[in-house]
Amino acid sequence: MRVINVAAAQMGAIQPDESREAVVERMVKLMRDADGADLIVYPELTLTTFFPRYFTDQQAEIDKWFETSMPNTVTEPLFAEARARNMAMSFGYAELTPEGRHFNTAILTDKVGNIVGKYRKVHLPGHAEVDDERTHQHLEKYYFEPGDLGFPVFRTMGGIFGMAICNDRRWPETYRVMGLQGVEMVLIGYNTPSVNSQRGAEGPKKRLFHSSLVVQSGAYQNSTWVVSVAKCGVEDGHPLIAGSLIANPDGEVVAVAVTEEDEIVQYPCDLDDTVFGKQTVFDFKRHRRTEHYGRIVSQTGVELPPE
Ligand code: CDV
Repeated sequence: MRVINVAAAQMGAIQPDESREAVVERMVKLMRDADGADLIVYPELTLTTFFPRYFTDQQAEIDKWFETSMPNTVTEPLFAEARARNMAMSFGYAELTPEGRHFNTAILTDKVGNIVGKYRKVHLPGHAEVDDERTHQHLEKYYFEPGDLGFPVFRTMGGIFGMAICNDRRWPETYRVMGLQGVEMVLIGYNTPSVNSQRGAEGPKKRLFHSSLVVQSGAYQNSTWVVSVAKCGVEDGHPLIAGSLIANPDGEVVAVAVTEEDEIVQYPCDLDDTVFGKQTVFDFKRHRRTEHYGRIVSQTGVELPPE
């Protein structure tokens, strides 16, 4: 048995004027609630409201949402609490590099607060320019550049861990690239608006269904644990779905959030439960047929067959 007691730390709404210090206090409280956890996982862009819903062309206004170092003065208390509790953690934040590059990033620490993994969001959803046809803006393509680190996995705590961020969870390639590196637990944070900005009929019920569907499929098809963690509730009038969950390597939901607020969803995940699937139905080496998968990496859009 290789049991990792995991806490999915769902976070309720963060308003635009809420300070990073106040958010970190909430994160520390969740850490205290996650008694006995080996690993705590927070959502995408944990430290601020979901700012890609706002447009500004003022660089200083843009950069105020970003962190130029990690840990930093504001997050140090979080790292200290994690160290004191011997708890590994993962959380998302907006990263501004010394070269002036902007990424939607997540990190993973070990149990003594060292950053052992970094991931930068690859599949940026939304649009790069204000689109008045939409009921709300989703300007991730304006604020961030696509991640440049691929989908790495990291050995820590006796297992193999990977990360993905929000929209990444909808893409099977995300999980498969990590699956091909033997991933045993995928950590995902998200901010998903409760209503599709281009199709009002797609409301929270369907959004929650899709969210579970994709992480459960990713877990099953790669025989891995998946921890999927929401920032939710109503931010500045904009509702975000909750539904944080932990899926086992059979694709079953073993723990799920029941509120739209700060909440711990906890489960003892045995990494050895990934072995059976990886050695049987999803033994990639025996069963994959790469000679037929060329299109997956050689084209992006659809190429229709000749009429
Ligand atoms: N933050 C996100 O990546 N949100 C997307 C929305 C725009 C659909 C998501 O996939 O949940």
